[in-house]
Amino acid sequence: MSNHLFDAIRAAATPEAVFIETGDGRRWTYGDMIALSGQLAGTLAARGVRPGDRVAVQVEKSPEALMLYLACVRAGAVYLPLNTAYTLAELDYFIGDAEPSLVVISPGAREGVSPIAGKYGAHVETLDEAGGGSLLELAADEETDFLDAERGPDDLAAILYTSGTTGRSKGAMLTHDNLLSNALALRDHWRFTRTDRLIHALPIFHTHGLFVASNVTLLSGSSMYLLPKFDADEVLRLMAEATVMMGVPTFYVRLVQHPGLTPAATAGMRLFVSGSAPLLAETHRSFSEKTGHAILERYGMTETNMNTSNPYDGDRIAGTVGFPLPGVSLRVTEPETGRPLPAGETGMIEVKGPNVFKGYWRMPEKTAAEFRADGFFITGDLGLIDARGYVHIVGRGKDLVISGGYNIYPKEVETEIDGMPGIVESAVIGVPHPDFGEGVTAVVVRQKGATLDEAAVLAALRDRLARYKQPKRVLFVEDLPRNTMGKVQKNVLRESYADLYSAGS
Ligand code: MCA
Ligand code: AMP
Repeated sequence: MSNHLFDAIRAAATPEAVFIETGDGRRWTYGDMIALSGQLAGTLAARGVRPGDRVAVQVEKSPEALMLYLACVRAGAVYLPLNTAYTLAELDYFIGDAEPSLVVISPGAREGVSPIAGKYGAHVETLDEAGGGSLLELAADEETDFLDAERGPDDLAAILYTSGTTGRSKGAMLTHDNLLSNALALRDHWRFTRTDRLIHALPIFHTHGLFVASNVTLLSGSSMYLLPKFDADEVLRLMAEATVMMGVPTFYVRLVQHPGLTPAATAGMRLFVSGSAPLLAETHRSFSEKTGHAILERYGMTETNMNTSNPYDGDRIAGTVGFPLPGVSLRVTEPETGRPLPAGETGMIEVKGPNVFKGYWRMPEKTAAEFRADGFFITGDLGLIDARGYVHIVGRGKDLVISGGYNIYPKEVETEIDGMPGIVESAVIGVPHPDFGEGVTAVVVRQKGATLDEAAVLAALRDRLARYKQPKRVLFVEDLPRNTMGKVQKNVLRESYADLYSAGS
């Protein structure tokens, strides 16, 4: 039987070659990967997971967690990774919306998550970062040979939730070919070969760490150092052994501040990739001064995988995201009409290609609203194409804050704050933050006589929102600035608080 994505992964695998090493010296070969993902796929099937069923996973990063993703691909299931920072209130929504047949969580979360899973008819199994938990206990009894489920290019491989601008999070449906075509394009564009060793310090519940980093490694038969999280000391230590790193701008901001970042420390590295949020030209310059390496910036989205990349050979220009990847069409249009704009003019970035998702899970109207009649997806990012063909992202048409590479939709935070007693209204904005790029900031109007303070607002949000969505500061004002139409002028607020997180303020 053919399984579009896993057949390609299997074809690139040399059984004795190393696939994963952990910082503490444990290793998994490609042969181990095929055996363990086969056992896990067998476990899924034995637990009643059928092709097309969703498997929701909220676990700490580990090699076994990556094997579980591959097991889902092989079993024909739809992998649904969830940020480990999500609270039970947030999980309730995702599980209710996606209706998975199985939920895999950390052992310590079983008590909290089981009633939620039970409410929606899902089984629960556990997996911890050290290779323990009920899922692997069951897998130990399974054969390593697994007959992969028949899956074509257009079948779903994963659903990744992206927060909605106007309310509910939307599940982006990604097909086998969305993932495979993009990983092959990146592998070739970034010249990945079997001899590469990637430093993998990203989380594996988002496109960047899960698909870009892992699928490119798998499809080139190369290896990776899988680290639990970003740690500048550990990353610098591993650079002596590695060849490539992929990171969000915060990684590079922290590295340039580290005294260990020198030409010698990075001499064996051939490529540093940045994405998920804008990399400041200043960070690009300073990294290049300290190491001689020009960071390669690329641009993507959960819905589209990667769209553009700076060139491997040729100028990697700071402040641009390079050219459309082979197979990807990109245009800049007048937002209201979709009329294509000439080079140099700023408008809406739209993309089309095998990388673009199939639609939002059970939201046909929302899906239709974000595509043009000719199939181009409206990204919500504002940009331009310069005379040399480089794409520049100059802003966002969507009300979105990106903090350390994580997206936060202000509406979600505002709804929580507005629901608190004593609050009239709030506006949540992103303002420059030296470490996270943007810092989530709440500007709040209290009712007359209300005594609620910053600490009380933050305390009330603690169990409601993932930590990274919680405002770094809550500021109180008499009124929010509005335009003549009555719309809150967030640009005015962003200007007023532009220096809130600058050094010394
Ligand atoms: C942690 N905290 C954060 C963030 N991360 N707050 C805001 N934004 C964040 N991103 C909180 C912690 O809970 C903690 O709170 C405090 O900030 C300091 O934690 P720290 O130890 O400094 O953080 P960290 O553990 O070092 O994490 C920072 C990080 C991490 C390394 C930047 O957030 C990260 O790995 N981000 C990568 C995200 C990513 O992979 N994005 C790709 C999405 P307290 O101490 O108060 O409890 S995919 C995507 O966007 C598209 C497709 C694309 O193009 O790639
Ligand atoms: P997500 O919804 O997590 O997939 O985030 C996708 C968004 O991140 C895009 O729509 C952009 O706004 C932003 N993004 C990703 N890469 C870059 C980049 N290199 N420069 C600027 N913004 C980026």
